[in-house]
Order: sequence, then structure tokens, then C-alpha cells
Amino acid sequence: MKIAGTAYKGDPKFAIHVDGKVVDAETVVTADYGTDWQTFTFTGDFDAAGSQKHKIEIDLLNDLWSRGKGDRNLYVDAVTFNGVTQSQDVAITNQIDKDWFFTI
Ligand SMILES: [Ca+2]
Ligand SMILES: [Ca+2]
Repeated sequence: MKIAGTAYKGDPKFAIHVDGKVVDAETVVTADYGTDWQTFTFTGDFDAAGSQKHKIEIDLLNDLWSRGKGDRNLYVDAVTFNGVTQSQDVAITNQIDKDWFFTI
């Protein structure tokens, strides 16, 4: 996944779940949104029980916002799962989880 963030009193952190299971509990994003991106790769065996539908969930763990001062957010440029890329831009600006669905 290709991600950038806006820092405010610290860098944003995210967790990844695939099909409801924790794949990575905490990753820090240091790339500044607007000037840079970071690419993160996570591996695992996700083809459980013959299911071909998969849900990737990205959670912003440490949202922070203060009017006129700063906003800690994540910005997702693309998510690739098993070679399939979804490139819609998704902003994660608060603690609402965002999901990507893949059928492979
Ligand atoms: Ca994109
Ligand atoms: Ca925020």
C-alpha cells in the first residue's frame, strides 16, 4: 500500500487487518502528504477456507485534530492485494476504519 500522512504532534500510525485478522498492529508513516509517499508491504496467507473475497482494513490509530493548529491524518494513494491494485485516493482523517474489498 502507498500511504502518506500529515503529522501533528507526532506522525500518524496505522494498523492493518485482513479478513478481520491483525496483520500489522502498528506502523508509523513519516512521508509528508503532498510531497512524498511511502510504500508498505505486508505478507501472509490470506486465502482462508477457500474464500475468494477479502477485506483489507486500514485503521488510523492515533487521530488528532485541533482547530487552526493541526490535523493528524492518513492518505492512501493505492492498495494492492495479490497483484490487483485499487488506486482510488482515500483520506483517513479520523478514527473511522476504511475498508478495501478484493475478489481474487
Ligand atoms: Ca490513487
Ligand atoms: Ca485527523
